[in-house]
Amino acid sequence: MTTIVNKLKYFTFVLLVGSLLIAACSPASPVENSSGSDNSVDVHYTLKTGSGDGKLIYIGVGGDIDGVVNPDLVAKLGDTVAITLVNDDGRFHDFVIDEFNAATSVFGEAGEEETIQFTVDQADTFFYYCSVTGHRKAGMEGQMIVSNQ
Ligand SMILES: [Cu+2]
Repeated sequence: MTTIVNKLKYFTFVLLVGSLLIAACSPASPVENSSGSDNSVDVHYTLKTGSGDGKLIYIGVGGDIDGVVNPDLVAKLGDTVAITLVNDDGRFHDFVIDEFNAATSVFGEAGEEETIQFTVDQADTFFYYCSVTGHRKAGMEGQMIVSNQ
């Protein structure tokens, strides 16, 4: 009887150690992609709408462009770019780059946001702007700079 109990204890011990070893040796969980859930995106910029000095502007959110008015958006040729536009002033706005056929819809509720994705297939400097009448002239314009690697 004692022998059987000891064998059972030993068996349980082996099972326990074995499962611990397996757990320790299994690969670590995948590393989180810093750009979020979509890992096909190479660069992701967030801009919010606003006004300052009587002008209408885009303001960078996060990263190198945080707080920068109409920031330069940098990418490399061939990159998939994601742009998130956050409406922060309750006026109707959008975000457009003609050369890449990139455009959000026009939306005007404070707190509303939209993300678009496009691939930059030309290396040059391009304008982004708001297509709502008068807004580009009022200041909603910046540059996207695409480098040739
Ligand atoms: Cu606008």
